Amino acid sequence: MWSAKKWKSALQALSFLLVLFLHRQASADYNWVVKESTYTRLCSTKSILTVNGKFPGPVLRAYAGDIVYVNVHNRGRYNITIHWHGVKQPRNPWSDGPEYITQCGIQPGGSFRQKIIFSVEEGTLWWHAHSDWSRATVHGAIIVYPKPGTSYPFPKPYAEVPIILGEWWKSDVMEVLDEFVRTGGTPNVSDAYTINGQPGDLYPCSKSETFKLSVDQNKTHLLRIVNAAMNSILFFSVANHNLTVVAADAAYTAPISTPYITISPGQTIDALLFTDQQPGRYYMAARAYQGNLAIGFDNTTTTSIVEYKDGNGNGKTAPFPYLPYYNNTNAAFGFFNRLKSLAINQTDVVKTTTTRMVSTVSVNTFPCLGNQTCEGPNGTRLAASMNNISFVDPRVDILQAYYYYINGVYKEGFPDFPPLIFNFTAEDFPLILEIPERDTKVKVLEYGSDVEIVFQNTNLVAGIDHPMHLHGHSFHIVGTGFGNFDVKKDPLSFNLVDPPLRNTVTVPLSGWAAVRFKARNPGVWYLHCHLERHLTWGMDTVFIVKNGKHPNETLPPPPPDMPPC
Ligand SMILES: *[C@@H]1O[C@H](CO)[C@@H](O)[C@H](O)[C@H]1NC(C)=O
Ligand SMILES: *[C@@H]1O[C@H](CO)[C@@H](O)[C@H](O)[C@H]1NC(C)=O
Ligand SMILES: *[C@@H]1O[C@H](CO)[C@@H](O)[C@H](O)[C@H]1NC(C)=O
Ligand SMILES: *[C@@H]1O[C@H](CO)[C@@H](O)[C@H](O)[C@H]1NC(C)=O
Ligand SMILES: *[C@@H]1O[C@H](CO)[C@@H](O)[C@H](O)[C@H]1NC(C)=O
Ligand SMILES: *[C@@H]1O[C@H](CO)[C@@H](O)[C@H](O)[C@H]1NC(C)=O
Ligand SMILES: *[C@@H]1O[C@H](CO)[C@@H](O)[C@H](O)[C@H]1NC(C)=O
Ligand SMILES: *[C@@H]1O[C@H](CO)[C@@H](O)[C@H](O)[C@H]1NC(C)=O
Ligand SMILES: *[C@@H]1O[C@H](CO)[C@@H](O)[C@H](O)[C@H]1NC(C)=O
Ligand SMILES: *[C@@H]1O[C@H](CO)[C@@H](O)[C@H](O)[C@H]1NC(C)=O
Ligand SMILES: *[C@@H]1O[C@H](CO)[C@@H](O)[C@H](O)[C@H]1NC(C)=O
Ligand SMILES: *[C@@H]1O[C@H](CO)[C@@H](O)[C@H](O)[C@H]1NC(C)=O
Ligand SMILES: [Cu+2]
Repeated sequence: MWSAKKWKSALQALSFLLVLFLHRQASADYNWVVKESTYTRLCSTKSILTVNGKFPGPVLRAYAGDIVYVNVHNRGRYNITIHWHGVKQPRNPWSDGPEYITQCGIQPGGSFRQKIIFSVEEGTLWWHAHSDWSRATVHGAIIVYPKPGTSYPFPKPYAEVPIILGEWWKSDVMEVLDEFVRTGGTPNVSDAYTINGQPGDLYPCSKSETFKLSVDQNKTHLLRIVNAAMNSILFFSVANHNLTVVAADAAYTAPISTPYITISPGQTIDALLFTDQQPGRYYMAARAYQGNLAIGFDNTTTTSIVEYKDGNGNGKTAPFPYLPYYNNTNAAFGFFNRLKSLAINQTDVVKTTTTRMVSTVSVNTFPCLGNQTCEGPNGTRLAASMNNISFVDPRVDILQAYYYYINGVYKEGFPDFPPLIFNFTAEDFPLILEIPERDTKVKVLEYGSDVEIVFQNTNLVAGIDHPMHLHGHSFHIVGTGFGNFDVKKDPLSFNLVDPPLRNTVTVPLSGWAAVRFKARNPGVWYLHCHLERHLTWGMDTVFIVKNGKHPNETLPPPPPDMPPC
């Protein structure tokens, strides 16, 4: 007879093998087909672009440090690319995805086997299309588990669930895009927000399909929340339950308990929900945070339901959660500013910078050309810029041009500082300040640079918050504030002890945000506003990180099946 001890160790060995087996599974090749599928929402039916017919798309699961391959087959009508948002992809910009930045689109009928290299990320991330506005429906969650044999820095959750916040238009999003680009005005606002693809009870024809999260009482559920909306920062909360935030953008945070979260497009939040209330039904809800109410936005509210398994509340009306008012900037940034890294005094926080930049982020206007009529303010064409450069996409991707020394695709010399210093957060401006320059300028960084960028928001045309996202890196958010960044005073209050590590920072309306990172990932990396309309208008630029000294610090050659331009 085996002793209990022997049984225990045999079982442990067996579970270890099982973990190894599952681990191998996680490293498999996946086949994803991008295609049109028919979906009905808000009482009308339309065709949308999906991956494998699913909206939201499939969940990609991996362990920290895994390598995963996804064969992307384009069976749709448009060029498409897929980006693995927040995955650093060390030395692998080739599979990063942004169209005309690191690759040309996968053309209809084409395929591209993308290699996704996970490294230090742990928690929730997401993937999405990175060409035109396809990401409205082509997106899904990425879940990165701790390496086998290691565990979460919090009690293991009883259950986990992705909560994907999206945005839905009744019309074809490609038509919304074409129309606002053609007219120079603002895009039509969406008709609904969604939770896991469903608008919820407050919209017509939605109630019976509202997403329901079935929970057991007195258990910890891990909500893996993604803001996949196109143009809206969102507040999210659950009635009668606080959330305990434990990670943001796949980096652990010091746990904080909060009645609501603020989440910008591009960001992710891992939050624990303790089901310690009376059995019953409780609404979860999300709606816009919009710092400037003068700008049109979708003011509807999406809901889903937390439903306790033992007891449906005896027919009682489910309570509705608290959500801060749309323009409550203090509530929005009150949440952002509470987030701190779990690790204290890390060596990877940049203490001394080698490269310092300040970049304005602005909405702008161009005069209307020829005999067009433009629908921007005063008959202008709306635009956007960083340091007064409204970025123009090249026709050949920048990574290829960089790697093969193709001239004339992009220019170096994106300015390190605003070309003109003025009161960025004033109320009124001379009209000439509104008009930027069109160009394709990149910033070149030496390998190993310790970089600081301060994003300075401006009130040109119409001030609004901007979620700025950097590919290939996470950065520490060392400070944010209102007004004009003061080069002398503000750095004195930077947090270099436990700043949150994120891939998307929200730059406040009439304010600034400072981030720091170590440039140790050679290649071409996109930096852009994650509000889709601002990106379309040119609020983006590119970092080229040069090769280091050693072969392990050098950009390898492209895979053989890079989509052709
Ligand atoms: C945008 O909204 C306007 C006004 O409601 C409407 O006339 C137009 O058809 C809409 N465009 C699209 C592409 O939905
Ligand atoms: C959950 O905890 C409460 C309070 O301790 C208790 O009354 C209830 O029976 C528990 N429910 C379950 C399903 O264990
Ligand atoms: C949630 O947290 C707030 C403080 O942040 C506290 O006042 C409130 O009682 C908590 N609510 C619940 C349901 O635990
Ligand atoms: C949302 O905006 C519409 C106009 O666009 C307005 O009629 C409505 O009252 C607003 N709803 C809320 C809840 O603010
Ligand atoms: C938010 O909007 C309300 C209603 O328009 C207004 O009264 C209030 O002053 C605004 N708050 C802020 C912080 O702008
Ligand atoms: C972190 O650094 C600060 C300032 O240098 C110091 O006061 C603190 O004791 C350090 N904390 C830990 C946990 O090392
Ligand atoms: C103005 O529009 C007319 C008719 O659409 C066209 O024939 C003409 O070439 C346009 N002129 C300019 C300067 O674009
Ligand atoms: C910039 O403009 C704001 C808003 O009008 C004003 O409060 C602030 O004092 C101005 N700052 C400077 C340095 O002039
Ligand atoms: C932006 O560039 C344009 C064209 O060079 C120039 O006229 C304008 O003054 C600049 N604006 C700012 C704010 O730097
Ligand atoms: C529109 O024109 C008016 C009057 O010329 C001017 O005061 C205002 O600033 C202009 N607005 C924009 C956004 O250009
Ligand atoms: C690359 O290898 C060299 C030694 O061969 C080592 O010093 C360096 O730290 C390595 N770089 C990275 C990014 O791992
Ligand atoms: C699709 O991609 C190819 C190759 O880059 C390009 O020639 C073509 O213009 C693109 N089509 C559209 C509609 O952008
Ligand atoms: Cu923006």
